[in-house]
Amino acid sequence: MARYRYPVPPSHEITPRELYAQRRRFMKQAAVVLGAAALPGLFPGSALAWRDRVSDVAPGRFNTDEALTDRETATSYNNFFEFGTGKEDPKRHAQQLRTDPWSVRIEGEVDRPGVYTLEDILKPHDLEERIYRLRCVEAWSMVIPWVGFPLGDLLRRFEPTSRARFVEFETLHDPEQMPGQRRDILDWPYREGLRLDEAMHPLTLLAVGMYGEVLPNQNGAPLRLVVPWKYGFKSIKSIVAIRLVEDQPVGSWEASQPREYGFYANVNPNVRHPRWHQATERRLGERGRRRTLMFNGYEEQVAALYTGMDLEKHF
Ligand SMILES: Nc1nc2c(c(=O)[nH]1)N[C@H]1C(S)=C(S)[C@@H](COP(=O)(O)O)O[C@H]1N2
Ligand SMILES: [Mo]
Repeated sequence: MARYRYPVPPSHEITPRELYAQRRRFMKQAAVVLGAAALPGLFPGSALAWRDRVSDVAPGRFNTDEALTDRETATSYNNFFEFGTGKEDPKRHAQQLRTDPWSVRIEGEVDRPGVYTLEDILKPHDLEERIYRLRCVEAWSMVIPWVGFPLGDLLRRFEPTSRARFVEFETLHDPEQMPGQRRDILDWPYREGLRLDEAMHPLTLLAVGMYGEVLPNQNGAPLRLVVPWKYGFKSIKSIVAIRLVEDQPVGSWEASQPREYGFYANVNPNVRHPRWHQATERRLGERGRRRTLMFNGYEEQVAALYTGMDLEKHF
């Protein structure tokens, strides 16, 4: 596939290679405690419609106290190739996407597969606010107050079988509503995957809102993934399928440019993108640059997932 390649970030997004020292940091062996959620039935829970619960949620765990990216910026500068490759395209073109009614297929290696309405999916879950950094492979980053719940809580409810080792996600495929899909930019529908333990990690969030409101379409309404220690392309938007599988799935970006986008896509300042370095980043709304942190600053939480792996090989 020829397909789209991100243009090289403009020079203000990049500092010369000589200006940063290659650093190898020993990863802390952080003990990660997976929260055990015992959810009795499939659909008991709040009587309030989920959209009415988004504006009143408790602060969650792992929140950064860094300044938030302003909402206007976070909703006007987006990557959502289904609506075009320009940063302003999603805001302009995503408004036509119908997000209600919405349903999600839970399939593959689970004991309770099915097509579930978004209402049923959300009913048992308490929503919380998670203030996370997210860093794009294009070397910009932002800080967003998401509203959502841990993906692991949802997966446990549908009971993965012993064969499930990975989770694959799919975005809606509907070229009538998504004009970008009329062109062969990526291998549609947009797909992404996680290892099961990454998917179950308490940092991994399914988001339905941001800034105390329901997600704007351009940010992935009505349901998107947020995996804050990985490059932004793993955080797939407008999800219609969650599939538990035995074999490592191939995401749309990996399928189009395997040399540039790996399965893991962990934020790693020491592993160059083939066409630019990943050592620094520009926080949207700021002038200078920041040093990019290992695992986007979530090293303490997630390093243990990768013990013994060569992260230059498994980039
Ligand atoms: N379906 C879909 N999901 C997607 C994308 C996309 O093009 N299509 N872009 C990804 C990329 S590259 C990034 S950086 C983030 C951007 O999220 P934001 O627009 O909310 O900032 O969404 C990710 N999720
Ligand atoms: Mo990205």
